[in-house]
Amino acid sequence: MLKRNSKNPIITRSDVPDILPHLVDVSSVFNPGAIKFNDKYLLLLRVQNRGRETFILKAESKNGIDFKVDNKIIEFKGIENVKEKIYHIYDARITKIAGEYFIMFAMDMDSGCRLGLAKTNDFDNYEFIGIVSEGDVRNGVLFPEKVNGKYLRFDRPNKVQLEGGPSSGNTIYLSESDNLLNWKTVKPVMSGRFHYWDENIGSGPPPVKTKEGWLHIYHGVATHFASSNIYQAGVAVNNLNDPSIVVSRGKFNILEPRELYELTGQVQNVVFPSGMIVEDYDQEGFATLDSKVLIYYGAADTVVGMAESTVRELIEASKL
Ligand code: BMA
Repeated sequence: MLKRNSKNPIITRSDVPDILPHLVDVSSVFNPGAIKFNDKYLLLLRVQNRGRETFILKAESKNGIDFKVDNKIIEFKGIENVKEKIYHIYDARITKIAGEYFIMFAMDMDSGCRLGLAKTNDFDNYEFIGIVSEGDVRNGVLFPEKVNGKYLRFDRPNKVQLEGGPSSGNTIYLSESDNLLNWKTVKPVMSGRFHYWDENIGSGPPPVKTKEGWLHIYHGVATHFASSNIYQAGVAVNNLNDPSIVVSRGKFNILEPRELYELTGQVQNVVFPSGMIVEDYDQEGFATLDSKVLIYYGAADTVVGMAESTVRELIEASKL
């Protein structure tokens, strides 16, 4: 279904420069947000050092495959004003809304995981907008435009405790906002399918507008195996005017750990889609059916992979 790039893994720890004092011979680089900016492919990477601290770094590429990682750690201006200690910022998702770029990420704090929001116009300067969730939540993805006058996002409250692991969740919700800062939960959108590939779920990259609905790539976790959870990618399409309605949802995953770099690493058996670049949009802003789609994913929480498809193939997979 998805075709892995032959150069996979396209980014590994050896591509991350040393940036003293924080980054020296880093451990891992994974779960990137992705966007096209000034005709370049741009990723915001999650980099972990050997102290298991997490940093966000930018990487750029002319062809979407060969990336150069910046030698600067991204600073979100204003985040220092958050009173509570922030342990990690990770899993950035990038959405362009009305000419500005918004980055939503997870923030691990003593009170649990929160969603943070930042904004940039140039991917050099980043302004922290605020903490935009209550309770324990991850996998927040902003829609690229308002729907019926509201900003929208999918998010995933962490209500399930994985045995010996972090808290997870099995329901994706739709939330709405007037100002991107204060959010209200609208309703549940879809839940995990107990016993199958996607028991726990969370959004992957931000949804993409197509004539058939919002194309929504998500990750699913199969938790019923003895030794390990398996993280896979899947696809659904949601109604354009009311994205809380699932129009179609694939029965099969579209990407699962098979290659060695996906099967083994810091966390085994993980493909975690977090960035998606659609090459072609029509004049009304819909992704064209024949457009190439590049999906960027973390593999085994250790490296970055890329796999290709088309809008048409992904929509078809949602109907299987
Ligand atoms: C999830 C998140 C992801 C991670 C995945 C696999 O709960 O923490 O960032 O990639 O687990 O470990």
